[in-house]
Amino acid sequence: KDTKIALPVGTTLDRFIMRKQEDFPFATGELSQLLRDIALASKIVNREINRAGLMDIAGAFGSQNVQGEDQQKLDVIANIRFIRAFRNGGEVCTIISEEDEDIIQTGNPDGKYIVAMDPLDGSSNIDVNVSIGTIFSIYRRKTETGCNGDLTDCLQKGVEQVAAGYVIYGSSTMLVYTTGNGVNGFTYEPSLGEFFLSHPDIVTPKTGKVYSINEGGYNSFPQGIKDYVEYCKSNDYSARYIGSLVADFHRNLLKGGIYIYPPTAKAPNGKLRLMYEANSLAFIVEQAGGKATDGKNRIMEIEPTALHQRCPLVIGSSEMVDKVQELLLKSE
Ligand code: AHM
Ligand code: MG
Repeated sequence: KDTKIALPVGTTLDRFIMRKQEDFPFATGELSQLLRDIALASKIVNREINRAGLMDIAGAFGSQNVQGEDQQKLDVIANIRFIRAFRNGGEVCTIISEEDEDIIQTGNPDGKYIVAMDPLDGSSNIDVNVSIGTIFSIYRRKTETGCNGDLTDCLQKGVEQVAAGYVIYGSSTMLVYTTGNGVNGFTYEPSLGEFFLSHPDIVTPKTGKVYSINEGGYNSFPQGIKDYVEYCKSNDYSARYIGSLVADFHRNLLKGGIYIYPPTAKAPNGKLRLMYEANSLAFIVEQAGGKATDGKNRIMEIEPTALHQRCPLVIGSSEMVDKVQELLLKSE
């Protein structure tokens, strides 16, 4: 059971995690530690992202590194930072990442947890100063501790997540996560180096007037999706598409709306990844009262068969997701 005491806005993330932990007297605190590791890595990545704009002109004011090394791309840096945090933290035995073809072993065979992550989603937006994000899912391992995690540990259904969240590096940086007892959002105060509870118990509106889809692919959308886009237009909805999933999702979560990445000619199974993007946002949206499907099936019940498998994604306010499903069904 979750804590009965509502923690006030302004509570630090550390204290929040600690108080939640007190509600599980028999739990060992490993998940709490893991969440702290994620928060730490995200602060480091946040710092790198904030500097990113300066990198290109670094030479011009003489701060290029002496070895003249090429600056690594930020998504690679984020991947390294998060993996390092999990290695040092010790709670995670195995990681799967959108950035890596194969399973990553942390060297902590006694770790009880598996992490699936997209360390920096929307990274093509960095150059133009648009919000980007980190997305993560946490699972309990299936195999016994004492050895490396394997594919059965990594290919778990979304319903088996024990926690999920994202960090949005935006006009301010926020960490939003769930452990299955609602969704809470924390805003980063850079001068203090702390996340503070700013959005307790997020509930997403049942419906909204914003639809987010890359309409450039319209010609090859399934008929039901075309019908939904027309429905949005005839009802004077607003189109909002940043092209950065975490940013589009975050706005819709708070304000109400729907994000759709349908199958297209270019991407017959959609573009987004089940393990790194869809499952984690699905867990969050459901915990906030919304829905996530692939147009037909609940995302979190899809049986994963490959680490990098893609799936169409229809996610957001429940009544809007229902409407898409209804139109898809009708057009079959
Ligand atoms: P990435 O994981 O390679 O960064 O791609 C995912 C991104 C999402 O953030 C965004 O919603 C989507 O790709 C945009 O794709 P498109 O340009 O096809 O609309
Ligand atoms: Mg991605």
